[in-house]
Amino acid sequence: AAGTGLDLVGLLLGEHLAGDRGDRTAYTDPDAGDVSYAQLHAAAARYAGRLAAAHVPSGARGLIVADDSVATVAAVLGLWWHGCVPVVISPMLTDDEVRHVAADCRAAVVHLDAAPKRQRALETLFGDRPLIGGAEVRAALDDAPGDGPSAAVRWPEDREALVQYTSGSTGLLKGVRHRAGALAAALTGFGSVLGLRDDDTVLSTARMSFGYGFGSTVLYPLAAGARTVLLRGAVDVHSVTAAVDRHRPTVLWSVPRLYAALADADGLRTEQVRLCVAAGEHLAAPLGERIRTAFGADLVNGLGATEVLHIVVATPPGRPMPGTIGVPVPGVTATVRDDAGRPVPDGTEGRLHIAGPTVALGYLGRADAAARTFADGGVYTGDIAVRRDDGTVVHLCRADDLLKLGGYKVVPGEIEAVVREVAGVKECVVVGAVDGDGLEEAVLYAVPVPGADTTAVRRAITAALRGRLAPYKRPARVEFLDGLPVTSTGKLAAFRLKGRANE
Ligand code: 3SK
Repeated sequence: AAGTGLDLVGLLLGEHLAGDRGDRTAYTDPDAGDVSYAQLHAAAARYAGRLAAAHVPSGARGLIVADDSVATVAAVLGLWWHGCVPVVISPMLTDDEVRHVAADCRAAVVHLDAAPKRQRALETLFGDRPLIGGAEVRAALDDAPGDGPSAAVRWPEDREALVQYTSGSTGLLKGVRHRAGALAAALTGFGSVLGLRDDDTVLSTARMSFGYGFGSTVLYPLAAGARTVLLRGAVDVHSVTAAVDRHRPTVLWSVPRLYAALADADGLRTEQVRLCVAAGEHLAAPLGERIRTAFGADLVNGLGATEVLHIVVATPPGRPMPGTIGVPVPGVTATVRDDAGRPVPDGTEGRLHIAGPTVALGYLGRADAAARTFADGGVYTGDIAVRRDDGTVVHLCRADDLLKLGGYKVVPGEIEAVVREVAGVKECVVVGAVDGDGLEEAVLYAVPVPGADTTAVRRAITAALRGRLAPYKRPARVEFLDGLPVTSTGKLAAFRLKGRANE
C-alpha cells in the first residue's frame, strides 16, 4: 500500500532518474550491454506488473535463482516494487540445496536465470509455482514501461524485506531475515564511509547471491548512481584481469585471496583504480600493504556478516589502520564480550558483538540457532577479536570451526564426509592453517587403512574432492598420518593438528 514507509526502489534509483540523468549507465551486462537507470526503472515496473498479473500476493517471498545480470537486479527491484521479499541464491548450489531453500522460504514465485543446461535442470525443481525467466526480462529492456503499477509499495522499517542464505556450522543453509530499515541504514552506515560517486565504475568479484556481493553490486553502487560492470562465468585472476583491462573500474571489491593473486598478476592496468575494498576473510597487514602498493589506491578493509547485512567495521579510505579491521561504521556499536555476554576491557580478547540498525530480524525458522547468535541486544558474528584503546578492532580468528576461504564459509565436516567415503581411508580431519600471505587454508589429515597403497588413496581422495566439492572447498594440502592425535581422555587433539598444519 502506498503511504508512509520506505520506497526501496526510490531509495536506490530515485535520485538518478530526473531529467537526462536517467540515461546514465547503471549496469554493463555481458549480454544486455549498457543498461541505463531509466531502463532499469522501467524493467522493475514491468516486473512488478508481471507479478500482479500472476496474482503473486504482495508480502510473499520471491526466490531468484540466478547468475548476476541486469535481469536479476530488475527482479529484485520488481519484487520490492510489488511488496515482495527477494531471496537471491546461486544456480551453482546443488539441487538439494535449491529445493531446501525453496521450501524453507516458502517462495510464492521463482525467477530462474542460469546457463541453458542448468536452467533446464532447475525448471524441474519447483512444482507448479509461477516461473519467470531472466531471458524474457532482458529481452524487454528496450520496451516502454507499459501498464505496470504506477507507485512502488512503501515498506514499514521493521518489515522483512530481504532474505539471504548463509552456511551454518552444520553446513545447512539458513535464511537471514533483513528489515527494510536495514537497507537504508547500510547506505548511511558503511555507504557513507565508502563514499562511492556517480562517476565511479564499480567491479565486484563477489556475486549478488552472497551478502557481500549484494551490497557491492546492488545496494551501494545504485544508491550512488555509479556504473557497475557485471561478471559472468568463472571469477579468477585471468577473468578479472581481462575485465579490469576492458572496463577500467575505479572501484574494486574483492576478497584478500584474489587481491593477493591480482597483485602478482602480469598486465593488470590499475592506474584508474582509486579504491579497493577487501572483506570476507582475514587480511594480514603485509598483504594489505602489498595490495595498496600494487594498485596504487586506497584500501578499505572491513568485516561484515550476513547477519548484519554488510560491512559493519571498516578502515575508512585515506586512514590506513594496518593489521586491524578498523572502527565501527556510523550507527554501529562493536563490543568485545566474554562467554557470559559481558563487555571485556580494551586489550582483552573475546567474542565480537555488533549492535545497530543493520542487525537482522533473525533466521527463518531456526529459533535455536537464532537464540545463540542474536543475543544481548545485537548479534555475535562468530569472530574472536580485541578492541584497542584507540577504538580500532583487531580480528584474531573464528570462534567456531567454520573456515573462511576466499570469503566463503566452509564447514570442515563437509570435506571430511566426502573423504571418509574414499576406499582406503580409515579416518580423517580437516583443520585451518595460515599460508604465507596470512590467508586461511584447509589442510586435510587422513589415516589410510593398514596396508593401503597411499599413492592410490591420494589419487582417489583428489578425484573425490574434485568430483564432489566446489573448488573453494577443496583443501590446499593433503597429508597422511599413522593415526590421529588424541587427548588423555581419548578426544581428538585438533589443536595439535592445527599446530602441525601451521609449522
Ligand atoms: O564476510 C562476509 O561473510 C560478509 C557477509 C555479508 C556482507 C559482507 C561480508 C564481508
